[in-house]
Amino acid sequence: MGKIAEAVSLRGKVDEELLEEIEEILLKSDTGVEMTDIILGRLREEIRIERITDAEIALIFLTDIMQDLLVREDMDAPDFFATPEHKPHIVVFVGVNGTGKTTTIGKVAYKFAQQGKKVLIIAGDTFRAAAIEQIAIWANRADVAIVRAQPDSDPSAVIYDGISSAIAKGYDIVLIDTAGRQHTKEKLMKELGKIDRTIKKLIPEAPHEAILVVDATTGQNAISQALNFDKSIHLTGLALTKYDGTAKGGIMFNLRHNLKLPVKLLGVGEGIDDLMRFRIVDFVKAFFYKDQDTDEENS
Ligand SMILES: Nc1nc2c(ncn2[C@@H]2O[C@H](COP(=O)(O)OP(=O)(O)OP(=O)(O)O)[C@@H](O)[C@H]2O)c(=O)[nH]1
Ligand SMILES: [Mg+2]
Repeated sequence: MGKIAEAVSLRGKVDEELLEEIEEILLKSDTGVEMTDIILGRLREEIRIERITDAEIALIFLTDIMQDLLVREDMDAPDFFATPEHKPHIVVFVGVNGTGKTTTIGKVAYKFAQQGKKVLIIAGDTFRAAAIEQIAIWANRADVAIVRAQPDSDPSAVIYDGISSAIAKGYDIVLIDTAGRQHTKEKLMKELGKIDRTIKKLIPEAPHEAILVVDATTGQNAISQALNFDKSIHLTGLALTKYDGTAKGGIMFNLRHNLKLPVKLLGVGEGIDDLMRFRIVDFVKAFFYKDQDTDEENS
């Protein structure tokens, strides 16, 4: 499949068909109806005011409009890796099954450790022995400490122990892994609420970050994921994973606009270093110039 940019440029001139094609592209990429309307409205206005007749020029304006929208909406997103003012800084990772929570924690731990921070991982996914092993391997790779419990023990208990120990031993950063859970399963969502309350018992203003980990191939379902998770634990941002594939992650425009959730982390592979900071300008460029996904209905 070609790139969006190529498809648009190929049309040559600006006409109603081109605008319809752009609209379709945005909707298919999960940008969302509201966001698509805003973008197209602005594009029509620019085309009129600037008297744009060339499709390629229209694309440049379109890229600009989207960058501008995101830049403004992203204004107050603090840098995820900035040195926190408090200690320990508690970050919890949540999300549906298999999105990349554990892997992202490994990468984040490594990055903080490289900055010279004292990092503690809490293995809060106690459902499977394999999950505890997996996060322990990441802790080892990143060369950071880990607190773990027996499989099947209460995640809140290990989290309580972990944070207590982080306070006692002067850790800077605490990264909490949680089990993957479907946002529609009430019991599991309640458990997440309990985890949140447990953290607050020790540090009332924590967690300082609650990151929803979303697979970049996720479509509209990401909206209901975010809404439901946010009910149990107040979300502060997103990690968009598997962005190294063909997925363009158009859902981000939607999530940012409707839920005010900024992307704080971008996963670009399975390795410890495959983590990028989210940069609006690059993201929008890639949106148009990245090869298109052949499988559009991933969720
Ligand atoms: N290509 C690619 N693969 C990734 C990325 N992040 C995670 N993965 C892979 O996705 C799979 C699932 O990753 P995990 O970190 O185990 O996901 P999880 O959310 O912890 O899964 P559960 O705990 O089972 O819910 C693994 O095979 C990872 O290597 C990424 O950014 N790019
Ligand atoms: Mg996991």
